[in-house]
Amino acid sequence: MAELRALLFDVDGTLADTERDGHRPAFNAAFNATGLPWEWSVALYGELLEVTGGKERIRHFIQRDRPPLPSVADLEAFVEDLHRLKTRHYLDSLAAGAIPMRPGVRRLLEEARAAGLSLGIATTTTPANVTTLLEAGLGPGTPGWFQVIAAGDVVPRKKPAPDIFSYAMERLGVTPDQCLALEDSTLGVQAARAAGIRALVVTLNDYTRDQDFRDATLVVDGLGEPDAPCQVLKGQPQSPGYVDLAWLRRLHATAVAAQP
Ligand code: XBP
Ligand code: MG
Repeated sequence: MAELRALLFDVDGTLADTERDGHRPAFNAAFNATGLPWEWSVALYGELLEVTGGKERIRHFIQRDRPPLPSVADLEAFVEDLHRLKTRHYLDSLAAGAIPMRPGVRRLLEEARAAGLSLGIATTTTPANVTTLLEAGLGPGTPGWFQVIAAGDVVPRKKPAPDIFSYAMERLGVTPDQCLALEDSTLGVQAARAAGIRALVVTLNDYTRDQDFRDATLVVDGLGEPDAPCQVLKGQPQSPGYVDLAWLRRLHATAVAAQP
């Protein structure tokens, strides 16, 4: 039986609730600064989350909604510039402390580190977004807690493709059966599953609450804390009522023992 050696964390929606009040306003600020009359509302942004990656999301919006667009010679360069501006706005808001980590994240990371597990990030977002979020939310030096930060364009295909998880596992020198992935969205679960990872924990948020998590091992409303238990939506509730390493080890053992 494969032993649990690594935890692989998604970022947006999993480590922190970044989408609605972080990425979305940063996109809108970039649109505004560019003179574009575009505004991504909370609801519209929820629809656009069906495409991962900021540049990909902007392209998807242009194709899907045909918004007013200045005549540009090079649409790809236009999208890249717009996205670069968005990233600047997003990094500024993170550095100002706009987005806290979700409850239980620090506790679980510290426990896993103390137990000698490898920690990895597997995300579609821009690398600087990850390090700045971690520094702002967990403290200086905390990106170093992760042996790999696999992010953004380091792989050609973003989630739901398996590439970013496969890349992270290769860097860590672990097999899919030695890993447990923590995600918040169906697209993320599909990516991890396609990479061969069978132990999958989902921490829901407002954008992902109603998605299909048939491939997840455990679905909770968050990791929970000793004084604020999590709610279990799929899987067996356990004592204590928050997700700790012992719970993850049991989930992993069950998931890898089950048929694929
Ligand atoms: C979430 C995303 C990201 C961000 C935007 O991915 O789709 O694209 O919304 O980030 P995950 P960028 O949950 O896998 O981390 O604009 O930097 O691409
Ligand atoms: Mg996510």
